[in-house]
Amino acid sequence: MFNQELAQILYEIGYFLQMEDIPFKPYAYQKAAIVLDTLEQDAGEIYKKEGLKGLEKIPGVGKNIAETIEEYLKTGKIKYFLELRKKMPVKIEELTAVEGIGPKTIKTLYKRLKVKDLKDLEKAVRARKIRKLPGFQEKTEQNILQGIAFLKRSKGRFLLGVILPQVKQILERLKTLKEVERINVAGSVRRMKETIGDVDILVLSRNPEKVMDFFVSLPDVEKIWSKGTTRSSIRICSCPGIFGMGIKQSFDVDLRVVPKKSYGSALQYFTGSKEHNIATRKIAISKGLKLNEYGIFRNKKMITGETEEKVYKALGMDWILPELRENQGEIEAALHKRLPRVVNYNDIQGDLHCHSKWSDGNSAIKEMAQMALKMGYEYLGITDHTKFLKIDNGLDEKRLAQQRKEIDKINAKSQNKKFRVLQGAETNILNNGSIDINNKALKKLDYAMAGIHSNFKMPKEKMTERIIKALKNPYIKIFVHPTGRLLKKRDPYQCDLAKILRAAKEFKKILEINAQPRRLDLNDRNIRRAKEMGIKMVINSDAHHRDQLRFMEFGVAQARRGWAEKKDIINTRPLKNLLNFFKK
Ligand code: DGT
Ligand code: CA
Ligand code: CA
Repeated sequence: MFNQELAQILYEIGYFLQMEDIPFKPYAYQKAAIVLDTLEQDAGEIYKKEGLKGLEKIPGVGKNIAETIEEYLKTGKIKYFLELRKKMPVKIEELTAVEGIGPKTIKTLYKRLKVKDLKDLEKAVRARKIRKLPGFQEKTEQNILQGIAFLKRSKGRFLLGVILPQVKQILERLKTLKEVERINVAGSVRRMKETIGDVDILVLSRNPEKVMDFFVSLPDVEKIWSKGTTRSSIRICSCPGIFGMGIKQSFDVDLRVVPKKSYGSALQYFTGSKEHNIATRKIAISKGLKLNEYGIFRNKKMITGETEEKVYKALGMDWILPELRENQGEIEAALHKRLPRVVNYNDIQGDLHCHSKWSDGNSAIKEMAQMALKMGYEYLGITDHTKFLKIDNGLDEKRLAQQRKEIDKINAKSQNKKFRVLQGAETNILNNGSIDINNKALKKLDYAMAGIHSNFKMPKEKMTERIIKALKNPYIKIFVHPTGRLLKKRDPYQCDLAKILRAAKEFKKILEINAQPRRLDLNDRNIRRAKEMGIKMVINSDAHHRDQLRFMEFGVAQARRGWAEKKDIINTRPLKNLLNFFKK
């Protein structure tokens, strides 16, 4: 938690410096923020053990930022940050959550209209004051209004990628109690839904009081909504860091203690989804049974309830993976023993989308490769941005050739002959559907990917044409984050997805399941559509730092929710097979 708290502050310092037009420095702060946000070790612990020198060893943390962290550890505040904030008392996190609002806009809006937070912003738009500012138009106001509306719609839900690491921590803490005999997370977290309303935890214990005492005194508890012996409810302060991408968030956690004989049926009930539960209850009724969170009953007699397996079995069904429990046909499939054998978390053999310091990544290729090895991968595809994306330091043909040399060297020197770094590229699909890198250079890569990174607001037909033209390029193998949505921030761009899917099928292109917590694009539904059409997919982390390779888990979860099987996902293949596949 401490890391995320710090990350948030460093990130905001970066923003303030951007407002002041200071070169380079803002990016140093933001890079350090990204690193801290995903760092496994606690920066406070590092400091305790190794002092300032230890902090400086964190990638992206120089002397200056190390001292800033030290100050925060010692005094609980950062003077420099407070001064910046005094000069411009705006709620950065709140305002930047609105799509299209960046540091420059925030500065202008504050100086001219005294806009400090979301409420002020909305007021200014509604009073039509913004269009009168230099450089702003009526259209800007419409866009801002859309952004605010979008934010309101997704309010109260959190990204799985923000919640899950914290839930794991809470579970670990509770497991240390000897009074906890069994523990499971239930609800949407167990189903790995892309956004989460609240967290539901179930515990089996003969001493609920001890468990509840411990639960309500967990670190970061902000509020205790209720405390009882069977159920307690708390609010946990989450420091969303930069992946939170929303207004300062605190989320609720419910904990229920259930008796042993009902543990399975309670887990089944509280895992949901509600629609899945309604459907299972109907099955029970059709068999003359009653199903609820206490068990399965015939008349008043309890038949079973101890485990989920037994509950489903009593209904004549196979046990169903939590990720599938959305009443999307899984009930039928379980009744007829036809559940899909979905891709497993450990089926993944490599990652084909990540960035290095060559473009906007924060780790060197070598560091990325070391982490990939540690994760047990056979290959890692480095896919830096290409030249159209100037702000992200995109590579042109010449730099791609230079990068190839570095990658060849790393492979030649590698001790592990079974592991290979591949060179790809995340190219840009320009307005007319052409690619910003010439075919001669694309041909030299191990594979090329393409995506939409500009002009999101094209009319639907044009956008569809633009994408299909790019898919026709023989060197483009993978279409990345195909719909362009950003959770809690931006809807997919307008396009005819059915048509694009047909083109992907016809030209044998691979669609990406981007595992970034705020992307998860394709989403579960579209994964299912693609799978049913026989389109191959790849699950990629899109890591911009070596620690972000861990995002893979969220992508696999969505693939499972989309019923994707191992054969549908190309990065479950061993290296040789994959390279052959690319050659076709
Ligand atoms: P969330 O928290 O909005 O992300 O979604 P869930 O699925 O975690 O829903 P939540 O926390 O309201 O309730 C947890 C589970 O409890 C839910 O998945 C199914 C069950 N449940 C809750 N309310 C109802 C209900 O009215 N009917 C039925 N059958 N089950 C319910
Ligand atoms: Ca829930
Ligand atoms: Ca709940």
